[in-house]
Amino acid sequence: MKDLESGIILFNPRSAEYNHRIPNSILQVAASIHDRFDYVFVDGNRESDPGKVIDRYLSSGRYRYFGTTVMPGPQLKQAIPFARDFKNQYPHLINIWGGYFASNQYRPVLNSGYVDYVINGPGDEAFPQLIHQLQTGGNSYETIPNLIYRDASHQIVKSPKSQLLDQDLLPSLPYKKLDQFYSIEGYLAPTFLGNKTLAYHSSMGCPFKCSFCAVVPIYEARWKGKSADLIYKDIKFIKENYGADAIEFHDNNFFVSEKRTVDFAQLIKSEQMNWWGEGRIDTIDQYSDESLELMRESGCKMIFFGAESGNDKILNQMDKGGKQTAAQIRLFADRMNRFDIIPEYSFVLGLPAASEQEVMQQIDDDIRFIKEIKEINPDTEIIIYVYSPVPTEGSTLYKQIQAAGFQFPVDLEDWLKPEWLNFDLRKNPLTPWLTPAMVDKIRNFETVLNARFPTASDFKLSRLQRKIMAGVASLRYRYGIYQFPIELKALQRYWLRYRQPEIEGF
Ligand code: B12
Ligand code: SF4
Repeated sequence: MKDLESGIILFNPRSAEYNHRIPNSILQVAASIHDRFDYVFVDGNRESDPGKVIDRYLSSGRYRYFGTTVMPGPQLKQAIPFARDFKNQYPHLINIWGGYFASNQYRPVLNSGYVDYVINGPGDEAFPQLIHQLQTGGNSYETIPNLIYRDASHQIVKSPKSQLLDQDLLPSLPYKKLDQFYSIEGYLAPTFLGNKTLAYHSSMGCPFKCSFCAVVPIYEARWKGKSADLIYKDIKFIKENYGADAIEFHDNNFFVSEKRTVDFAQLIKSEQMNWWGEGRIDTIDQYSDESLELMRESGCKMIFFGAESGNDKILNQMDKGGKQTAAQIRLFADRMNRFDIIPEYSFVLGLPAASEQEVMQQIDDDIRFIKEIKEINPDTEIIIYVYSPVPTEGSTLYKQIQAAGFQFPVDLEDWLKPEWLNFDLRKNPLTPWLTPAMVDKIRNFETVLNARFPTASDFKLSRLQRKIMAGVASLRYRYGIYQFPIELKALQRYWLRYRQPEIEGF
């Protein structure tokens, strides 16, 4: 029996300007309460004024719980003021946050005074159990896994983390209910993969412990994936009912199991759908040639890899499982040439070092390395991030950046300051070891590189536009003249409106 007074609003704050994806975070949370509690979806990406919609629900008196998913960056622009203002307006409201920002920055979130609970990692068990306790007046929160809350003496308490659940046993995703609020078709975006690309999330966590990664403190090197059969079944359902023709996997690490990947490739082959996912070089380098051939045949067009750096000392510092080396990154780019799968290499530049000269040297070395990779495999797509720390307590890298003077905001609303919003987009780091000259060098090189090799994921660029852009940038690229690339910036911004897939999605 559903209790209407226990109504729940599940809110996905606006995260992108266009090409909106299925909000998988709140969809999976919805699955955990479907048929048990009354709930509604509000997607900030699909509403021009989501605050008005939420207010309408709240003023009906039927909704007591306001669940928000929060990743760092632009989502905070709605998440913070909405949680604060609705709590002021409706004091009985219970604010529950989940997602990467909430889990990793739980202190400022709970210290705000207006967010009541944080779900720390998967919410599949924690969320229904929390709602049940709140509904029944229970107070044994410590028995709810993955919960962060304030106890009777106002101390912040973290309950124990649960094992990752068997993903095939989770309740199925309530696509049909979501479709009643926002058409699923409206979430199937045109990308370089297809005209109606589905965003699907097939696994939780990651088995590795890279020292800079936000997944590590939450999942602690654990990973569980849905079976190939279930992934295929879900995708086929969306294809048949809503017309999806391509897939983008949003998993942190889709390719952990070669067997699962191969099984999936075999199943999806006849559906003629292009697909894309994120993986590790050292993992996929162990795949057999047959597996890679089958993957390409089945539609795998591009794979995103965290290459991170061409410097073995830095790779070691990043703790990339201790296995990835510069030599392997080069060899693998070459190997991918043979299979016609585009490797999309992401690099993180600007890690701390003992001296300013050393930091600059590291940046110069990585720029050289990236150019070398483009020679080995010119199809390689390069994504450049400026290093922005995440609080991985206990990690050597985190200790090092704290010692270098880095501190996260203590007050939740400080995250709304432009420098911190930009920080989350890894564009403007407030990291004391990086001088403006270093950040400029990285950004200017990125501008020249993107112009010299316009991304294949920008399917709106014509052949001629690509040629002109590459031509204008070629001398700068060849001779390493990266300063003040104003002509390229003007072209990218005003003429071609260059896209940044790492921020906007494909
Ligand atoms: C899709 C996505 C995006 C899309 C969003 C599209 C959309 N529809 O809105 C786009 C491309 C815009 C994007 C952008 C960014 N993203 Co993003 N994104 C993701 C991605 C790949 C998938 C999120 C997802 O759907 N997960 C699937 C669900 C099922 O998992 P989940 O979110 O963890 O949800 C579970 C629990 O966390 C919990 N939970 C989550 N929310 C809630 C809410 C409630 C109420 C409850 C109870 C529980 C709960 O329960 C869920 C079920 O168990 C994640 C990585 C990942 N694999 O999760 C990165 C990720 C969240 N993004 C990240 C970042 C940093 C960004 C950016 C800020 C920067 C960047 N360059 O990537 C930008 C800017 C954000 C913005 N514009 O707002 C980081 C966060 C890292 C960190 N430091 O915390 C992640 C983890 C990627 C990474 N490994 O670096 N992103
Ligand atoms: S492999 Fe990727 S997702 Fe996994 S810990 Fe490293 S950076 Fe994070």
